[in-house]
Amino acid sequence: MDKPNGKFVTIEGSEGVGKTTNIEFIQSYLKAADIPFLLTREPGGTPMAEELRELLLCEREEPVSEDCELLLMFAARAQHIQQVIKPALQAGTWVLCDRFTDATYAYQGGGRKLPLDKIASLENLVQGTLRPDLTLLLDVDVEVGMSRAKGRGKLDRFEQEKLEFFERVRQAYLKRADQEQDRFRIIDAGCDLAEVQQQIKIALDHFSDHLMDRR
Ligand code: T5A
Repeated sequence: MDKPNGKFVTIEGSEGVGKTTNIEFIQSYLKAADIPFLLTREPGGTPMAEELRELLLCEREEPVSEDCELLLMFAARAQHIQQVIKPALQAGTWVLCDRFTDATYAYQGGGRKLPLDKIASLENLVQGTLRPDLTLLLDVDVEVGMSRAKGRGKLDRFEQEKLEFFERVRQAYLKRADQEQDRFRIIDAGCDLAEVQQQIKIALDHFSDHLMDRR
């Protein structure tokens, strides 16, 4: 029998929700369950896509056109999918990705107000049928998230946006979660870390049970 494909798990949320902090917990969970996985991130995940990340995040005087930002996000994603994500999934390795296309819908769609059908066209072009199997959406009050992000020091080009921008990002994420309830799990990231991780554990247990039931 062919080896089953790996599962594609993404972690999303607005600024300072605690993705990096909680990814460590998710990695320990997968290790304990003996699941082979690869940790990666967007924008980035390959040397060339990381260069595009630098271009996207660095502060610059020249205003960045919304379309340029959108196309660079998908350019980085195309490279990442071809070089890293697809080969790993085909080899039976799970892919744990810090942000993916839901971030484009939230930041470029919600935040920058780009038409969602434009994003959907690029999503279909670049990804074909590839979609995450599970998305953990860490959700927290925007002001709480921003004050956590500011505590880390220098802010990148996105982190310098106004609160209203991040409020639109948050609402766009919540709307997507509502539209795709089978794929998304919303995690209340406003509580203390132990409670956040308990919610993540329940979501991962539920996902694993669901996979077992389908065997
Ligand atoms: N982007 C990305 C787009 O616009 N479109 C796209 O398509 C994609 C893919 C880079 C940027 O790119 C944009 C969105 C982003 O602005 P990123 O590097 O993932 O993406 O950006 P960040 O959101 O800045 O991610 P970070 O990894 O920097 O932040 P985290 O991981 O959410 O936050 P983290 O874990 O560093 O935590 C922040 C602080 O809060 C504390 C932590 O200890 C840390 O100090 N903390 C808590 N404190 C109290 N209680 C808790 N429960 C806590 N959880 C964490």
